[in-house]
Amino acid sequence: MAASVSVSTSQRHIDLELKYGANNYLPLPVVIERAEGPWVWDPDGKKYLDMLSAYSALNQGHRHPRIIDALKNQADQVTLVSRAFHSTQMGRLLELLTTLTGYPKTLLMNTGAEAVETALKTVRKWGYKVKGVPADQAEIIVCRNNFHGRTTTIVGFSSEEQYRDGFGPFAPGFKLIDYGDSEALEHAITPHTVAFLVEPIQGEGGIIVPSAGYLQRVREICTRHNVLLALDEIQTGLGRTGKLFAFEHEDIRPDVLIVGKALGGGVLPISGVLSSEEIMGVFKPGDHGSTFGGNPLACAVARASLAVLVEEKLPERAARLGKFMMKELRAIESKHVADVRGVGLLIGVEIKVSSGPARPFCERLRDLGILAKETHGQVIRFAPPLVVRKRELKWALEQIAAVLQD
Ligand code: IF1
Repeated sequence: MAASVSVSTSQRHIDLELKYGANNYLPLPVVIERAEGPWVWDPDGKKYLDMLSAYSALNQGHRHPRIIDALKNQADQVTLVSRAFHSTQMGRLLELLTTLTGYPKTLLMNTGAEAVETALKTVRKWGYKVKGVPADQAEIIVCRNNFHGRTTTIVGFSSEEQYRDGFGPFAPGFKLIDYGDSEALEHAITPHTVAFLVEPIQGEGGIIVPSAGYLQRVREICTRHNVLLALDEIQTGLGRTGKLFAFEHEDIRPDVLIVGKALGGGVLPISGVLSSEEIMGVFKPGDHGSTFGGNPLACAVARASLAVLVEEKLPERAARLGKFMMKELRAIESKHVADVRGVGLLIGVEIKVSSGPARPFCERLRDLGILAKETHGQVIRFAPPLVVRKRELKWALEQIAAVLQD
């Protein structure tokens, strides 16, 4: 076809997506054909450093050999049994999760939004069965600027108009308060409050790090009012912030812990809700479930993903490299930068409004071989796979400096 000769291979794939796909995204015009560790390649042979990591689902890097081995081996045995039967994989993953976290019980799902939905069902049922809240009166407190997923219930308590617009009517029973404001939590609690659902750091919200002691104060308030603390660590968990979980920075433990993304090692979707015997004990057979939840393929992959995190000390790497990257980013003298913030390898560079939105900066980074994505208009998010090497980060910082000093 003579007409397509001048069109790059990447452009042909982009055109196919535009023609046949729903228009619910606006990706950077980069096609990724192949990947390894922190690097990706497009069909035209250009190489990029991945500094988004599929929003932290790729903490272990692309195609980690050990995770791919687990995938292949399990694919040769059995991939799906449904929860009508048992498998040789699910119990072993559950046991490993308990060993690593100390939570005795886990309920496995697939996507992050499903795990959040599961947590909402868990805390409501606990409210009725254990706390004694009257039927259909349970209240859950959430924060403005939250991001917990895209289901109708979850976007129903989003404060972002676009996420809600045209998708109502929404489920009642949610109350919004300001993020980082523990007094607002205290005031919002009523005898019908069953839980406070919160992110340790707001990711989509623009890498918003609450002031030191916030989670400790929140923990104390929840305990005093017999309200469950449910932490969404889907993005912050599994090493990203320099600890296995972000709550460890404040030495607290949530009652309900939600994980996803990197649990599947960037290979398969798998998510889970972790909690105590008492709280998880509210479920009886038939109350909740999922066809693919806890499938043996995803469980085998998740076990390998967790083993890689622990054995390669990826949380420690994130802490060390995060400190280095933060220091170097802050040292860049740029008239465009309003703020550099983050924890571990979850870092946001906020661009001044007077310099325009962050997206053109991401486009220039892409030209220099760096993949990063803007969030909330003004913030460039840097979250490379935790396996990234220091010399790769040094190279990336040179490119970032060039773009920020332009
Ligand atoms: C998209 C953002 C990140 C999450 C937290 C639950 C979920 C997410 C804290 C739901 C998902 C996503 C979804 C993805 C983009 C990505 C994102 F920019 F939208 F906000 F990471 F920052 N809780 N985050 O961050 O998990 O159902 O997607 O598995 O394109 O919407 P999911």
